Amino acid sequence: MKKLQGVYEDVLKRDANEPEFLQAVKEVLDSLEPVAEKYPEFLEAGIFNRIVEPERQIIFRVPWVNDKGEVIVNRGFRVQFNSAIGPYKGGLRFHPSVNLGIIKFLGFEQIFKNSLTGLPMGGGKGGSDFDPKGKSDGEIMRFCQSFMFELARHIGPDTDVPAGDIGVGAREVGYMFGMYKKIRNEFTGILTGKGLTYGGSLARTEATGYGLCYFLEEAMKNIRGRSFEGATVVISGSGNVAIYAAQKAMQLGAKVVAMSDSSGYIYDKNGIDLDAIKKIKEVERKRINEYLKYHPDATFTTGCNNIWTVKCDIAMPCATQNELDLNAAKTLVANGCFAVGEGANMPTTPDAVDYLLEKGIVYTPGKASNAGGVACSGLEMTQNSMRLSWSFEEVDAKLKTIMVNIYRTASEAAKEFGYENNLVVGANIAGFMKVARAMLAQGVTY
Ligand code: NDP
Ligand code: 2IT
Repeated sequence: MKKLQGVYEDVLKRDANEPEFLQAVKEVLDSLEPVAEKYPEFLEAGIFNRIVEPERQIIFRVPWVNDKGEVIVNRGFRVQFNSAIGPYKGGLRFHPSVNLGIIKFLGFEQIFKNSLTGLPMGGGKGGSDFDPKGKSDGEIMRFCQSFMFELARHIGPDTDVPAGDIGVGAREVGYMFGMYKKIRNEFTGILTGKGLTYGGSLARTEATGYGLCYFLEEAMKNIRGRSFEGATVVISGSGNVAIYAAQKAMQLGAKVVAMSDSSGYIYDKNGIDLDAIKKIKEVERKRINEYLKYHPDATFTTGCNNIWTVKCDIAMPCATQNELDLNAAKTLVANGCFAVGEGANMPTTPDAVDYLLEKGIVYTPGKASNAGGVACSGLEMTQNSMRLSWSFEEVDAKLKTIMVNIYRTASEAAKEFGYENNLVVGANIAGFMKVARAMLAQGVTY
């Protein structure tokens, strides 16, 4: 009988209608079985039961007025999951699919990810079912202001520091920061991912994608003696994470041949022109098939999940959860892919993860390999507290050190518990240990 089976069954009963949260919890608890065996004090102190229940979940009404003068009501969330090792920290997602279960899965993952960075940050996540697509700039601003009007009551530089995620970038962070400052009449590092003119950190825009490549490069070198040099790469998504993963992969000598958005994917056998992607996605906020206007010899295929049929050496899912399933994993492996590095959170389904590990593919779980974003956010908080800013090179060097350290920590934990090269088990255990020890030291707090 597994020691943590009862913990999972309780979550299953309570949160039966939150499939993504259950998926994330099951993976972590499965990894932690040997820890429960080795450290009975964690079970005795109820650490496992406590860690799967958020400290606080806030759900609120977000009313705003659209350009036609109509009143629209969205739902806002902030899940403050765990503050054992630092203030709650994690992004805000604006996407129509957002619900409590999605925010809980992301907040839960964030606990372990933030712990792995080695920086003092607890886990949290928030967002709204607001759909930014097709909205005017004025509508985005009014929505962000209304969202922050409520969120401001619950956050603070030493309490909870949100940032971006899907649908939330520098523009949204700017509008939210402005509203917070107006409400509180104070200028503090209340959000990360801020613009460079008002407290943002250099390299935060690039950090998640760059960090993913630093992590994957280290994993490929150690596990398979391979690298990005000369490799063909496929990257899903064309947002913040995907674009800068592509940029770093290219700098490291790879050729990126396919990228996607929710409408479909483009394939360019000559290698993706990233300037064109940036113009379409970051400036014009248009659909990815516009790429064909710049490169008529490229192809566009409807249906984003088919991107995994494109032959590649390295795949980097950087769009959303459960976007790479067992069929996709089988196709990738059959086509000779030897590494899958996750930029998104939980993009690979559990059966696909098992398959990739079974086939000896270098597989890096998001909570380790996409930790560069939040790590750089941690560095932004540090710079804000010190009231100074570091150069791009300084932040990038720190980011690289952090990513290599996360690889080593996760890899050593995996080895210690008899799961060599299984970074899922390694990242979950290494991330958990620090939080569990802090919770144990702080007693059963009410
Ligand atoms: P963006 O909003 O910048 O980009 C998201 C990209 O993914 C877009 O190309 C979008 O296409 C696509 N996408 C979103 N939802 C879906 C969907 N349901 N199906 C198919 N494609 C989809 O977000 P980010 O790049 O910031 O985030 C991407 C992933 O990385 C997320 O899983 C996020 O949680 C994770 N992450 C982000 C970090 C960050 O610092 N930003 C840090 C760590 C992880 P479309 O435009 O058509 O919607
Ligand atoms: O999933 C993530 O780690 C993020 N969206 C970044 C969070 C942050 O606080 O920078």
